[in-house]
Amino acid sequence: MRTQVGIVGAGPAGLLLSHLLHLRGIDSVVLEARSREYVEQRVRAGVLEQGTVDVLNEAGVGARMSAEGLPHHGIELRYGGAGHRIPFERLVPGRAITVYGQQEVVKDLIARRLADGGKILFDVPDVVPHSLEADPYLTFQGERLDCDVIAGCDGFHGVCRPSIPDGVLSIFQRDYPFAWLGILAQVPPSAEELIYSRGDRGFALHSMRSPEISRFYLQVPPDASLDDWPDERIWAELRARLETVPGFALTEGPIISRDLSAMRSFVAEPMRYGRLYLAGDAAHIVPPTGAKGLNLAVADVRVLTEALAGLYATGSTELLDAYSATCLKRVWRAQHFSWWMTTLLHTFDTDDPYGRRLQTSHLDYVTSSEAAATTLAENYVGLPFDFGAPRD
Ligand code: RFL
Ligand code: PHB
Repeated sequence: MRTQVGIVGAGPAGLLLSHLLHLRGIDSVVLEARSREYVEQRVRAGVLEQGTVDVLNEAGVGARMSAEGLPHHGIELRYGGAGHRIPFERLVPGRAITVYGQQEVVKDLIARRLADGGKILFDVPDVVPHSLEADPYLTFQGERLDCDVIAGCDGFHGVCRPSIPDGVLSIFQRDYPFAWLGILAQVPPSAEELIYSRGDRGFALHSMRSPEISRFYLQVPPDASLDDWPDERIWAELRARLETVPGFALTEGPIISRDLSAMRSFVAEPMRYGRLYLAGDAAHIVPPTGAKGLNLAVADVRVLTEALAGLYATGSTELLDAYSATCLKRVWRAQHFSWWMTTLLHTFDTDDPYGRRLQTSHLDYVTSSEAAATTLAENYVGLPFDFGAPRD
């Protein structure tokens, strides 16, 4: 088999890349380790930046997102017995976020690729990248796929990044001493907007997927097991961490799914080796507190599409050569924002009373200063795609 771009991974990065390339007349094949059902059901992100929404709409895959996604114009920071709204409509006029589940984006992209005759091979767990310096190819299940370039869109635990020879990549990493327990509940949201709640029992997040389905997260110890968290304990802890302002009551209902995620910041530089280009979680991870991971994946493949379109139109590798540096500017901004939101809102075992006071003071600043609130708002709704590019 031969294609122009061999894509490993059918997450948001790989699927969107395949679709954007198709719109530019560039051929690709997507190889995915898991089944179609599995990737379509995997519950993960829920917050789409304005720029992500724009990319999906412009690429013609935003119809269901426009119909079913929930536009949000603010979030609440809750601490010290009070809620404080960060109003996007005032601080960053014209920019908002859309709450729409990542697996819905994945379903929309798969449906569109297949309708357009795109090739996605599911249940291919044994992909191996070869010959990355020149004439790259992928092997799997006794087959060989030759390609001009390989796009490593196979997430944090994929095969592409580890196939880069030792010593090439610089790794920047921070692990956090807690995890997130996430649930989906068959119950209407208890508030209209997301609530990021900080308290002495730990962080909690109120989010949603639709007017009928709520999504919640709890900060838990890093070694927590789902067995330790029967439904009653989850609801009791959510109540204790969220019912901290007068008049707020959590609506409870059946829990329909639960998951645990480690919290990590990670960047591998450069996002390229020879003819292999890494995109999305394969190259970088952020803790979910800033809701940035999926949005960064979209930004990467947008840059990669332009660079590959440049290659095929003119033969020039200029944009491809700049791919890693272009992406990393924005990646590092999101790294900082995600680390900052995480340290602002969680409890740490190493906290001393001085540290807690500093955290409260910083929250007071963010919720009372127009300048500080604008910093949060503009990062949360997403910085421009050309963030960090040289200005005239
Ligand atoms: P994915 O989604 O992990 O997709 C990678 C795909 O590659 C496949 N794969 C392989 N295929 C072939 N061969 C192999 N050897 C392979 N190894 C792996 C996998 O099966 C998979 O299908 O990476 P991608 O496309 O880069 O997308 C990244 C996002 O999934 C991720 O950044 C976000 O989910 C992060 N994230 C959030 N991002 C946001 O923008 N907003 C949010 O609100 C948000 N909330 C979250 C999150 C991540 C979370 N978890 C579970 C860590 C909330 C949580 C709890
Ligand atoms: C979600 O709804 O899954 C979600 C929302 C905001 C975050 C992380 C996850 O910061």
